[in-house]
Amino acid sequence: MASEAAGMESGAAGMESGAAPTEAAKQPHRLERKWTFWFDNQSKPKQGAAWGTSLRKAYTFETVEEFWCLYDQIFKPSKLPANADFHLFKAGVEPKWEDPECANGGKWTVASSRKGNLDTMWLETLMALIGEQFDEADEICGVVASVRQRQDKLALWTKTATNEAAQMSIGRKWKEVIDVTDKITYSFHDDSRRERSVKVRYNV
Ligand code: MGP
Repeated sequence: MASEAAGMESGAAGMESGAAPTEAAKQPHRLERKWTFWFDNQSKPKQGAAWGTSLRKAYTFETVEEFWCLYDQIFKPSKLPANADFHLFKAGVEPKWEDPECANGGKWTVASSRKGNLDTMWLETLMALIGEQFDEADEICGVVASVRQRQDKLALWTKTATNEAAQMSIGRKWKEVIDVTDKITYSFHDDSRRERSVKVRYNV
């Protein structure tokens, strides 16, 4: 998949200049780190099944070209049924409170009022993540797009919930990335583990 996309790109570059593409132009563009797309379809839950039973690791990638193929072909939230999620997490980090990288973390959440808007905010977030646009990139675990009957939402999961300065910096940057001016809220996974109602710890 990666070589297919890279081939298309170098072909176009070759046509422009009228010359054969250089070796460098043929190389896929490697990202700073590997990322994994996940998928969770809870639209037909099995009775009594524990949370996470329908969560699936889908693809791990490390080049720009692979990312665009995966995004175009599969990972658009508008393709999801209700009660399903897409996740993009750093490779090696599972999108679960139980993962050691997430265990002491939390999430910034933004609701999406219009359908098309979720796709746009998701794509802008994905590009900012794989392009390492956040100053506190080490603090980030990944992002989740959730399609729900009530209201779709995006959640940016971070690592150290008690590090307020880091979370505020991430929250501010994320709002710029997704072009949101309304307040967004941060909750601790620890609180969510204890009670269902969302306890807002920070907002920005
Ligand atoms: P949620 O992430 O708070 O909201 O999870 P969601 O799925 O958007 O809820 P909805 O009501 O809008 O559909 C809801 C519930 O799923 C939690 O209260 C937990 O019971 C369970 N759950 C969610 N997550 C992310 C986890 C997790 O990481 N680990 C475990 N064990 N349970 C989870």
